[in-house]
Amino acid sequence: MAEPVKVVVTGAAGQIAYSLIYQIASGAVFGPNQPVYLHLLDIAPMMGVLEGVVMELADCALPLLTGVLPTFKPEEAFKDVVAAFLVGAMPRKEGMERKDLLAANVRIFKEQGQAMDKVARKDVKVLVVGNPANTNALICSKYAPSIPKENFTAMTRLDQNRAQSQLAAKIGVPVQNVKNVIIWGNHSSTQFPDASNAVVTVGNTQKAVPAAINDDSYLNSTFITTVQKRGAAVIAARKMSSALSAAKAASDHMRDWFLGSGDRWVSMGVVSDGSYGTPRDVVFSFPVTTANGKWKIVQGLTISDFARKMLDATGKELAEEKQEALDVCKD
Ligand code: NAX
Repeated sequence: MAEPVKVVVTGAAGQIAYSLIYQIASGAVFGPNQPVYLHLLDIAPMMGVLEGVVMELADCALPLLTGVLPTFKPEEAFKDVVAAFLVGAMPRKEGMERKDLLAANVRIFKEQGQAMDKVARKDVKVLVVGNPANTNALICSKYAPSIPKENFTAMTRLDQNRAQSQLAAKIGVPVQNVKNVIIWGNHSSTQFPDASNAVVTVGNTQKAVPAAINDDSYLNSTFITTVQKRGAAVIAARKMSSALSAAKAASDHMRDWFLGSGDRWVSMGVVSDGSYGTPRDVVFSFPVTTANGKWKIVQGLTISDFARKMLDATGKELAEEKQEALDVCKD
């Protein structure tokens, strides 16, 4: 058995964490031979609830779980961790403007960036799930200057999984037969789910998804809006936001980052280098491949006029969010 690795989950008393913690502790993220020591961070008023989660973890009798540290202190939570799942954020309350939500959350991620800068390993891999995820990841990175920018990412994997599942159902194949669908930009309603480079295995042959579906108006409208609005559809049905699927996506993101994506592209919000004419230094979701713990943006794809407009719109939103967030952090 390998030495245990320390992994932190924030928002640990919340609903996404309730599924995610089990997946991490059962070996779904770091592999079946990697023991983990879980650090669980939430705010002080949630410590009682968190104690219940800790009891349940013990009751799972998981062989890979070597220990659990529940805490409300960021500097304890981030100490020596190799991976950080930043799920905790303030939920939108009735009457709250988008701007107020951004301000409240950006402050949380500034504080957590500062704590990581002090106590986390310099090679920690950070996944931000809490919204606005892309901009929170950017702020976290800005306040943790001793950790490379490449180590801060935002989650668009749930959108990717939703898109992949929609395409597989439309074509009538198992979900794993579809690959290389891309989510570009922000994890918000401006995101661009793009199937133009996706491929599907039907029987023994591989085909381009646009050819297999043969309906551009579906791919340029219904497909995109279904993925963009899927979160709202789940809330309408469940009366609560996506949690099981969000936790699964967070596991997928971190597993692929640590263990490699193989021959599949995966979508991750990463600090933009300006690839595909996107604004630099915002956390933009790109198609990437991962190997040896590092991601690389897939290059050389053709961007249609339609795609250009979609990329520009989501890029503009991210640039605006960044400015708002930087203004908040000055206070
Ligand atoms: P919950 O409200 O169930 O849980 C959030 C938890 O975070 C609470 O226990 C709360 O006490 C804790 N928290 C608040 N401030 C904290 C702080 N400063 N430090 C540590 N913990 C803190 O929300 P849940 O449904 O788990 O969702 C969590 C976040 O994920 C939300 O921001 C949500 O919008 C976001 N999502 C992001 C998705 C993505 O694809 N990127 C999809 C799913 C989800 O909507």
